[in-house]
Amino acid sequence: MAVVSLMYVNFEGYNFTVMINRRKFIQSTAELSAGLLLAKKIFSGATVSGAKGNPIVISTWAPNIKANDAAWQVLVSGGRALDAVVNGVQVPEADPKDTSVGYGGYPDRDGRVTLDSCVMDEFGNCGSVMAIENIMHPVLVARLVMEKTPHVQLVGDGALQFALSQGFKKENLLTPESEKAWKEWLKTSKYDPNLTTEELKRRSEENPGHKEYPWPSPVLNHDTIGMVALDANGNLGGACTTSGLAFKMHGRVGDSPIIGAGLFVDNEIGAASSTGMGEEVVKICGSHTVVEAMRHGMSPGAACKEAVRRIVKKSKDKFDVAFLAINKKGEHGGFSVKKGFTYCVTTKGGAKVVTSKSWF
Ligand code: SD4
Repeated sequence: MAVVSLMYVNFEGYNFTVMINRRKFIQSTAELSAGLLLAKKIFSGATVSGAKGNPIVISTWAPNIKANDAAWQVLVSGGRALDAVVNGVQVPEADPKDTSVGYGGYPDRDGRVTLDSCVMDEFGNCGSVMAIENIMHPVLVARLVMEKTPHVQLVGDGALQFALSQGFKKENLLTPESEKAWKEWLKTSKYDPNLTTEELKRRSEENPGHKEYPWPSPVLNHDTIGMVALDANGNLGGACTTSGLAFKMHGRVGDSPIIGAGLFVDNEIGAASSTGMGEEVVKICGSHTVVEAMRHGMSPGAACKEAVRRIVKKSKDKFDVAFLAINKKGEHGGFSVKKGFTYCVTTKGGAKVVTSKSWF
């Protein structure tokens, strides 16, 4: 009778138990090695064909459908994912009505508009600027940090100095509307970052005309744009840009310009970005966590849920955070802590807004 033994194999974090009979041990070992090699190729993404010829771009929050359109113009003409997302996120950066990004973004508690932005490309190159002031398109500066400096991150005055050296012009980004909202906020100076869109709306409906929770709210923190794309060549790229939380402390930096937190791109696996309470995203290296979950076989939606699960498990307060992701096959997904997170998807089939599932 053949003697059967168990062989334990750990491959990239996965445990396999293999039953073999000793006579076949040598042969089996060879077969197993071949199997593992094949598995390695699959897990590393080397045999994942990608979605060549089927580009896709996704971005946080429904109003950013216009940004998707701008990104799509690049993708549809065969352009690079990085160029597409950089083109796309400039739309809300220049929109004075978008109070969470770029021009018109709500200032910090000292009345200063400070912007955070980053990019990452298919080669794993990245660049970011944090707390930069008076520059309408921080994403362009982030890209130049990546392309023209030996660094990946520049902050505050240094970031501004670099931008000016590259020909950018200083502009006043505080619109009269944002200034008004800030002055209104100064009356109470009450900082409650846990107020989500949903809660504000609910409170205002419960108390019509309530001064502290007016609706539409001047303290909506929910239009940061995180955008990731897969181009026609099957390559990934991403960008994230924001004015951060309204009325934050001066110098506060959230997740958005931090590679691995607000954005992560791994051209073998997928790309992810986040929005919401940046402090919570930073604590779990959110976007990197999403990409790693996809590396271990999860779909984009399940991977976003896994990152949300880690946040929910850790934080006592239920801050709102949302993730979105695409994988190398062009599949997309999103997941949020609270209800109401929407993201925009543009493919050859057209553009649509998806409401993600949520933990609560
Ligand atoms: C931040 N994550 O600065 C950003 C805020 C945000 O929509 O996403 N607003 O923490």
